Amino acid sequence: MQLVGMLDSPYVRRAAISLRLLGVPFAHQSLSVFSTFAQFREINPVVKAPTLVCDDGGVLMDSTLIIDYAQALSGRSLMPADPVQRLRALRLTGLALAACEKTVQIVYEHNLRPAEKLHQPWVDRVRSQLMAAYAALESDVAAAPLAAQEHTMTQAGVSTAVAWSFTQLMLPELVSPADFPALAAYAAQAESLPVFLGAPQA
Ligand SMILES: N[C@@H](CCC(=O)N[C@@H](CS)C(=O)NCC(=O)O)C(=O)O
Repeated sequence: MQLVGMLDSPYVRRAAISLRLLGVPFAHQSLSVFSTFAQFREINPVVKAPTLVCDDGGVLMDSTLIIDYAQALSGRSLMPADPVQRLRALRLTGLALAACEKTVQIVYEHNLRPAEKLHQPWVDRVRSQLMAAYAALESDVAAAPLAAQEHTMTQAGVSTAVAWSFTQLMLPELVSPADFPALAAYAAQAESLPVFLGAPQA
């Protein structure tokens, strides 16, 4: 199997880290949806990262669906089975994915749109959504720690740490570690694990 996309995408990175945690072997092809658009389109005409080229040649996109397939292949899950813990993991994963999406929207707004076409009310709205996602994550992680070992980490941990590191990479001036100490500490712990070091975002 081949995972296609750059590790500076939080979606590609959470898929790569999840596949490794699940023990699913894959090759990584580091193609950009921007600078290598034409080459990416030959693999997936929709040009979305991550894309998984499966062993039967089938092409799968969307990180959550790729992780779902990897879990079926491995017979393991990164989601807790217990309903109470499952609900928390799903809620935190949803918040982390929203934080990724809002960060990407701000980056695209600034990097892809000509400056004179930037729509400030939209940027302000997205910013407030981003801050709300991190505020909710911070209060949850501060109240009850998330597992930070490779053998106990859930999808909530993977996605929370990946989202935090991505926002720190792209928008360091917007989301300060001083305002989100529990998240910053958790991400630092996760980023020191071999599975995270093996999928560096930059
Ligand atoms: N919900 C998707 C989001 C994937 C996504 O938006 N990836 C970005 C790269 S960070 C992308 O493909 N951008 C190119 C585009 O949307 O045209 C997932 O979880 O995989």
